Amino acid sequence: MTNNNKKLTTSWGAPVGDNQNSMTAGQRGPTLLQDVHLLEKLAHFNRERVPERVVHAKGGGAHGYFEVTNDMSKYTKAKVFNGVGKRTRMFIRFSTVAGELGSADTVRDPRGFAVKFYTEEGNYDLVGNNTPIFFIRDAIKFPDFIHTQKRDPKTHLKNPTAVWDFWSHSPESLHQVTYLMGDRGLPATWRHMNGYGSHTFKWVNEDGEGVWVKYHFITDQGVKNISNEVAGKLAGENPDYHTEDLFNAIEKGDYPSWTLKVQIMPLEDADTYRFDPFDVTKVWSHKDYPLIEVGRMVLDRNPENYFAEVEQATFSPGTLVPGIEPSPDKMLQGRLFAYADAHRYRVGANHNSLPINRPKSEVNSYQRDGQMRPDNNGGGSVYYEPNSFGGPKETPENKTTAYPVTGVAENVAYDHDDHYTQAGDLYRLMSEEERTRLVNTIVEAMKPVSLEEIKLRQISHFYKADAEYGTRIAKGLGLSVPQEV
Ligand code: HDE
Repeated sequence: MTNNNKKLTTSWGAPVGDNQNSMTAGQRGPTLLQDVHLLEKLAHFNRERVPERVVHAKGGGAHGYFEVTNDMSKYTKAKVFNGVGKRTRMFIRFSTVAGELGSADTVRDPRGFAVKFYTEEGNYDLVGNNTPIFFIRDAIKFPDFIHTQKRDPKTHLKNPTAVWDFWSHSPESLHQVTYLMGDRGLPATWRHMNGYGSHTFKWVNEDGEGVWVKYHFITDQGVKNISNEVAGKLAGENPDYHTEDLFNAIEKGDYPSWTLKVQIMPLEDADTYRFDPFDVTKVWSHKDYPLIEVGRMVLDRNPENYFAEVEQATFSPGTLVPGIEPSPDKMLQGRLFAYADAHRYRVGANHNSLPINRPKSEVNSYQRDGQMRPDNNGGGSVYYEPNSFGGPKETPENKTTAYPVTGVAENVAYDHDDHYTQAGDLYRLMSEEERTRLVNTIVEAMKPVSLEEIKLRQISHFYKADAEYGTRIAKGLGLSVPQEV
């Protein structure tokens, strides 16, 4: 706690004469409306909360740097990944997904892994999770999915029937459900988990040549997870366990780090690869596209103020820099709208002007006004374009690269429905102990489901992924695998 023994003032800078007693008519008289210091204190207090994030509400963050250890200019002109030794300051926020701002860190949930690079050509946000995949593959399903993860509108309680009803009707979720219900669903700390961009992005080099890319942040601390029992105990004893762990580690100079690696896919492979590389419920085999090291991310400074730096931080997959572009992944496309929309609602139209979000590079835009404009609003500079007064001009070399698209405008699903191979591969990759923990966790989670048809539908998905997988869960639930699987 920094103390500065300065003169106490109001928010308008006037010295405060008395911060102990309201102004009243006599010792026992009514409080006077003219006590503007009292009025301001109470009124501002009522307005201290901004809306919490509708998902990923509970989280913690830290500052650090990213250093290139393997030059990527062959693939991308993004300066943050160019030149061995190149260092870029960054800020990261870790989070859970479904819980509210005051919920426990150690619940079974994916973890947010949102990184903001303050690069010399603007901010670059890589807003991922600690899982390389996701439950759904079309943004249109996201509000429905999250409704099932949140509280039942009638009971205000979590509702396992809703959770498994949605998943049993969405077989594309099976891969991520297997991941989530496995050991990786309960990371020991944020320092002991990997992070992933999850989506496929496009990297473009100086010559305009592109490749598809997937990001993997591999923790240098090693992956460590906790059991259901330990997680439950921690959730009761210390709901802020992960937040505290990260803060204390950095405070004592035990700086956590991750090695960033990427998978690179030639553009033309996207048309023939056995899985649609834009389907975020699927991974690319590391045999097909091996991991290539890029650099190292080190967290070396705690926030000075949680609200200013963590609560007000705004990350968006649309915050891109030259050399990094979106892929046609429908989930990513939906996110390109949703995040900045959430920021405008939650923090305000000028959220990028807040210190934590402000780029370290120059901002020369024609945006003006809007609530809470903290800078000089462009001063007397020209405020429209085109103009005859030397205002900021676009740089065509930074246009998003063109690429051919075909097809008719319609509402249409991805045309491949193999949601079982990769989920089954994940199950078969597990050790016997990991499989037993997975099966027990799923059985316990599905027991409260009120409709047997939901259980049977979900069992058939597990069975299609792997017969043993489905059979063990059916047995645990006292059911048999449906005949018509
Ligand atoms: Fe998010 N997500 N998301 N999400 N998400 C938000 O943006 C959304 C998805 C992720 O620490 C929100 O500022 C949609 C995938 C993280 O501030 C919101 C879809 C992945 C964070 C939102 C997804 C994520 C968010 C809520 C389906 C991993 C926290 C507040 C298309 C690749 C960032 C906000 C932070 C936050 C929308 C799915 C990760 C509502 C529409 C997939 C780490 O805009």
